[in-house]
Amino acid sequence: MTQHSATVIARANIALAKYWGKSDVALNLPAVASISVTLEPMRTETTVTFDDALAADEVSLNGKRADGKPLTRAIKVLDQVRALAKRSAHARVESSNNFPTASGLASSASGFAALVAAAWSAVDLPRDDVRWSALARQASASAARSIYGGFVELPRGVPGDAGLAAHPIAPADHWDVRVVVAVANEGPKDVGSTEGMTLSERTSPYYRAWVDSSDKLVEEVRAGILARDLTKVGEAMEQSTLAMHACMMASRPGLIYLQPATLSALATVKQLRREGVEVYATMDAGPHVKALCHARDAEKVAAALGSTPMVLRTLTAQPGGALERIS
Ligand code: 2P0
Repeated sequence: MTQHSATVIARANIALAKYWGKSDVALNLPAVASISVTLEPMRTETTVTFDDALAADEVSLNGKRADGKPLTRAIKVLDQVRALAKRSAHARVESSNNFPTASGLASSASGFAALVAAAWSAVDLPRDDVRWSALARQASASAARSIYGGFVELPRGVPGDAGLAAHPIAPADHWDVRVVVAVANEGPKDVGSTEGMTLSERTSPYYRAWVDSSDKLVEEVRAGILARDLTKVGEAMEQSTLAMHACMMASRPGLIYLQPATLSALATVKQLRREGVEVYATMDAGPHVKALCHARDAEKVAAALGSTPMVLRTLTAQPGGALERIS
């Protein structure tokens, strides 16, 4: 019996300039560029073991056997790695998050980044961040960004560009900011991102406007990060999330991810700004509010969001490092 195994750690990320929409569904290419910050300590640890004795691929997520869509997506990644390495053995994948899956931080980003790197390393292919990022992007576009640490950009995809990958724009220690997550509701979301994006493209009269407005926002967020200018990043970040949600809401049927707790947390963010605390908000395809602030203000922001009506609890993260192989 032959076994080949590797274990890696990847971190979650949160988009400051959002991705919503695909320019090529088959290759999973984004219709807009996005910029994220990789988050410490929100980690996924994944071990992939290729084992000749296995009759099929087995995937466990946080100790529970995966099936359906997550299993199909994982097998697609494993198939691509097997084809590259000219191997045929099936794999056992064991993946766990050190942050609650329902915490409002997408686990698919760190999950697919870790899966690609662990599978690749287990078949003894040499580290290749660009190819890892492109492969992870095909599974889940936000995962392309979790290969790298710090502040990361995933460009818009030109249809047919199978190699599109993310790239870092500044390391984690470039800027001492914090992301305070206000957890609004722990239930699963109604409509997944892939399905939601397709619906918006087909039916939202604001889809074109969203795509057309994104370039300027991405440029502002990038320039703001490089200049460590929280006002510039924060204002563009808020417009990016609200433009994305406007596009989502105008779909048919409407995609309303925001909930009463979301609006309540947004009011707290505005109130903090009126009191002189520089803090800005962003929301993804869910109700949670993620607040970006200077490190020195994080405790005050967490206390205010934690005592906001309907907010269940808060988590605080800081810019984190790139994907690491640990065994
Ligand atoms: C983002 N989201 O930029 C945006 C903001 C959600 C809203 O990337 O279809 O799970 O698998 O490529 O990466 C979530 O979408 O979507 C996402 P697919 P993914 O973070």
